[in-house]
Amino acid sequence: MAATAAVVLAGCGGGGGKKATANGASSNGQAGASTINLTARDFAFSPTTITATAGKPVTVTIKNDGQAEHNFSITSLNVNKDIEKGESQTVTFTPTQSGSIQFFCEYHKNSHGMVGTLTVT
Ligand SMILES: [Cu+2]
Repeated sequence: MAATAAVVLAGCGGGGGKKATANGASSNGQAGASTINLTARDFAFSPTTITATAGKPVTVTIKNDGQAEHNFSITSLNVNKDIEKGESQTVTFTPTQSGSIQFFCEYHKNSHGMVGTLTVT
């Protein structure tokens, strides 16, 4: 059991390829910040799981490919952004601690289960 836990921890915080962003060498041109592209449709996000690093700002661009107005919210990080159909919106936030945080569309969370998971490492 202890060995399994150690492997999991190493996998999470061991500095995999995604850490390249921290060096300012990221291909998206935003040194120090990571960028995530998200698509909102009727009625789901794609992808449904996104990742970020605690203490580092992350910029999420959400494109609404659906016919309805959607929304991107993370309650604990005070994120709440509406996205009109056919449009894109960008939000930047900094997760403060590691863990799994739910993001959701406030209009379709309850009716359609339009939610996703932000995994902070
Ligand atoms: Cu929605």
